[in-house]
Amino acid sequence: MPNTSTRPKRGRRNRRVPREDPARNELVSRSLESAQQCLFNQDYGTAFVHYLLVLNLAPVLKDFASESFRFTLFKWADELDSLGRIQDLFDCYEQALELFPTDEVIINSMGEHLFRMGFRDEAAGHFHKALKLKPDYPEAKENFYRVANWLVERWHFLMLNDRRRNHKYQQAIQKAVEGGCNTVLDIGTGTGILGMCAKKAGAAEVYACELSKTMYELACEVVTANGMNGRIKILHMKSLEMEVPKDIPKRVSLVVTETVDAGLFGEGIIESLIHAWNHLLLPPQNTQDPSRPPSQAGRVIPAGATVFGMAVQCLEIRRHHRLCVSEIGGLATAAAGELHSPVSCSSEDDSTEPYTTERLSRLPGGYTPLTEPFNALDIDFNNVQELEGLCSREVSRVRLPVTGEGLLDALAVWFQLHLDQQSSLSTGPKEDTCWEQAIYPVQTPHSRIIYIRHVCTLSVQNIRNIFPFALRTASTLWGMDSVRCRNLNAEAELCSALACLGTEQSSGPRDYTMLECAEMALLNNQPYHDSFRRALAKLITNLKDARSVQGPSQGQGLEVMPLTDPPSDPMDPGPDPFYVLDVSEGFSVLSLMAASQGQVKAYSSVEKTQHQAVLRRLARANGVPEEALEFWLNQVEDEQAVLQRPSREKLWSAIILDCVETCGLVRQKLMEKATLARCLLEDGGQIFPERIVLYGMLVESDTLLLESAVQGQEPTLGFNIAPFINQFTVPVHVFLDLSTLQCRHLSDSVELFILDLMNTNANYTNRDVKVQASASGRVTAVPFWYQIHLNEEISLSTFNQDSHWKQAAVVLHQPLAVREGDWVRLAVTLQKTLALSQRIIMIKQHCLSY
Ligand code: 44T
Repeated sequence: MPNTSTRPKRGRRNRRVPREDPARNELVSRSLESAQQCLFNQDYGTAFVHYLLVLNLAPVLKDFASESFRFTLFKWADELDSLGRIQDLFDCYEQALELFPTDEVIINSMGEHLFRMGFRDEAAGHFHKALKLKPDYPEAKENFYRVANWLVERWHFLMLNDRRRNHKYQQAIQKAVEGGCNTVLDIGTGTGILGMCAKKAGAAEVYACELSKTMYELACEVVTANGMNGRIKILHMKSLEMEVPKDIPKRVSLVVTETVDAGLFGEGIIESLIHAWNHLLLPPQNTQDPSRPPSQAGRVIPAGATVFGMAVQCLEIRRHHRLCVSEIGGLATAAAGELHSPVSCSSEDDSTEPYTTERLSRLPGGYTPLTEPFNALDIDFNNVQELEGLCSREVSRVRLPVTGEGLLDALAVWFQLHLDQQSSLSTGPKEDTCWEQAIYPVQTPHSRIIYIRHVCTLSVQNIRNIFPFALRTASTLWGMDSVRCRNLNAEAELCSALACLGTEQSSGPRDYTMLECAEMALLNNQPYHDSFRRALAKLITNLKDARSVQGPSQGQGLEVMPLTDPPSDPMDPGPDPFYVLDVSEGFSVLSLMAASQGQVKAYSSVEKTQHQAVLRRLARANGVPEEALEFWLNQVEDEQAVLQRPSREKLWSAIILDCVETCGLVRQKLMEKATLARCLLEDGGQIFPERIVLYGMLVESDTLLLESAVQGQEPTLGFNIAPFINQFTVPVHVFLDLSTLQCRHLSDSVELFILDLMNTNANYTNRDVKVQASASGRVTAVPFWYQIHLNEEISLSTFNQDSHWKQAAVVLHQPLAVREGDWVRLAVTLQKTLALSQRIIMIKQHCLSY
């Protein structure tokens, strides 16, 4: 058995000047030779072991062998990864890091493996460390930016920048502490701000807990930087796991918390408070005997909440959650069956969320209220019986008159948080706040959209009155169980539609296909599909003309059945088809649209069997022969091979590439894919799109700043927090709605970059663009979007109301003051990154002299 006591000795021996030892030298050189030979033979596992031996015996060779060693490690790690030998993989990295503890490339690479395996916190730690070792290491930087969003969500910045909210919490805490609550627990402390308020107000003992490791570490840093180290005890745990006296010595007199999401319940506040009342808090003040001093009674800030709801019509919500079109790109959609987004308040499916969130005031196209806001629920956080009752109580119904006429698209929900008797915060759509509202979309098939008239009464119930908080991601779920309506026809229609909304009682398991919200919006995007249809038709016409000039085909290649107009002679295979490949990500009907053109054999990369079934149903209903559409991934095992069919003789007539992600960034490895695709095209064949052009403009937007970093030099409530949380600032913001972003345009839109997919050699990776300021102001961001050119005449914009795409923006580190007429130079770089990270367009700004 290895003896641990030998370790220090080994260390001492290493520090001595190595003795000349011929046997050892022999072993080193033989092992080095073997390592190189194994590397050459691609036997990476053995090569790795040899290198380990060599470098442990002869550290002087580290410089010489570091490159080959890294290469071997990465290759071997990839092999272990694909074999699922995760423990071995990390053991290898640990051994490598013992040899090269400050090697940022190894550290970053280990981070990537950790990230892929879902260990985000650990991954982030590695990217952070790699960056500290080499601040300009682009791969580590991009990796870090990517995880920063996961680790420290953007709303932390919004909340810390919300002075009114900070101030109200501080006041309420100060009053409670001064009133005698002197032992405090901050549940979900985040940066530690509420706990520090309690300490500053004079609380004798302050405890805080935080379940996220990153936030916990951040809170520790912040508390130390504010001189409160040792005066606030921070625990890295979920409050539900806390016990007295194991974690805190005795019950506390005050719990402060802001563990509420846009739907109020999503962070589990009800469960946390029930647990806190039962295990961590002193008993509440007895109203019959108010004599107990506040230090001996328990209370909670916030003291309670009022939940509001409102039925709304909103096209933007509708097109993301249900199919709204009866025809797309020439295909009738009725046969698609029922399509649902993954947001459903009635589904028990784990892959669904009960609600999504939106800032109603910033929805493109706005919304129409169909009812007045109604008070849906009042909760007293200081009454544990009431909290427990919430989880098991009877269905409560709210009847409310419908005040507007329109289609019922969603129920919007928000709340008022009563910090104490005097002070409250509202997250409503009319408030000037950073809060979003919870959106419960109505999921009905498009043929049965609910039409509300003035005479209707909508009755809303708290469905799944069961333990909603414990059951799922947790939230109170809203559903509409029935609609009273004096118009009988409408009533029948409404009731059947509401049955689909699905209180489980009324509908059995339903047969539907789930599409992501962006996939649904894409399917509803008629201009997108029409553009593709026209571009494909033009290409096919051109190719047909070219073939007719060349004369009849040689009949080479794959045997394919004729697709349209079967020739009278059964032995004649008919004209060769045109091969079209659609490698769009996710669900796409483009392959089917191509197949419906006739004389086309289309290949789709749609993966999910349910999605393939939808395409097959649509094909059948639209008269597309079965053999005209194939599913690529059903036939190819190797992902690399995706672009390489049909066989050698048959080259593709068209390859459809998905260029831009919904979030507004260019897709990873796009140009590599385009290079490969170009090699596989027949003469006259085309990649769709053939070109994309990046546009951007200078804007002044405080909103973007507030979402990206804690602003200003002033400490937050007197505490030094900004420098710590701002380490998690990322320069590129995604999923923006530029049409509703509050901003001032400081320039016209300008062309920033061109990606030519048909001629990848022609592309550059850096470009300087001069932009003239059309107004004076502070440039805080450069939003960008794309014009996607399918061919010379037809193009699509990713900045368009019908589109499923959002926009992105580079937020400047330091705002740049400009005067009208100034020129600003933007250095635009297309960054190449490792597989894990996004390809982002980075724009750096420099003011030109004028
Ligand atoms: N975001 C609102 C939700 N936690 C705030 O780990 C508003 C979203 C929002 N820790 C736009 C705008 C806004 N025990 O760090 C988190 C979380 C932690 C706990 C220990 C527990 N039982 C919990 C529960 C949660 O608490 C912190 C705050 S949760 C607040 C969520 C500006 N989009």
